[in-house]
Amino acid sequence: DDCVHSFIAIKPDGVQRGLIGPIISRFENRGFKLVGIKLVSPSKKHLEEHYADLAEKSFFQGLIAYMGSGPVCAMIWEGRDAVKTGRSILGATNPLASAPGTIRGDFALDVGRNVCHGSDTVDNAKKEIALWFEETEIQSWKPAAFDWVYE
Ligand code: DAT
Ligand code: MG
Repeated sequence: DDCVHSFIAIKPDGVQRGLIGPIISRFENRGFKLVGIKLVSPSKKHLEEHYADLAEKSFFQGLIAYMGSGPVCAMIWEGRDAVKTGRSILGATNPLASAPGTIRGDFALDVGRNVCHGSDTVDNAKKEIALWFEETEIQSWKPAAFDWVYE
């Protein structure tokens, strides 16, 4: 099934800069459905688990400090190819390489302040959603416009 969930997060810089609304709008406007959302202050341990794959990188400690420096807006978006399309809405990891029209290409300059996170594979989306959300925090609903978005 290509209709999947992706874990999308607005990082502390995005929250501080008032970008929650604009970032949510991009996913809503595209036709994706919000099924989970909350503001969280993740612990160091939680962030180290989220970014476990990057533990050996030189920038790891800085990344964990940055991600723990303020509230994060954690979200689950559902829709066709949500993981792949979500990544294209975010843009490249390094904002300087992100096309205008993407979130990072429009709102960021530094790789260490790139305002948003998005799962990179369907498997990782499942892991990240399980790490950030309880089952009871995930909604199942049909938007009124569903049949105007999907053929
Ligand atoms: P992405 O967030 O696009 O999935 P990633 O998983 O490779 O990218 O890295 C996670 C985050 O770590 C990324 O959003 C910003 C930071 N990061 C990645 N590469 C970096 C680098 N070379 N220098 C500093 N921070 C980096
Ligand atoms: Mg990643």
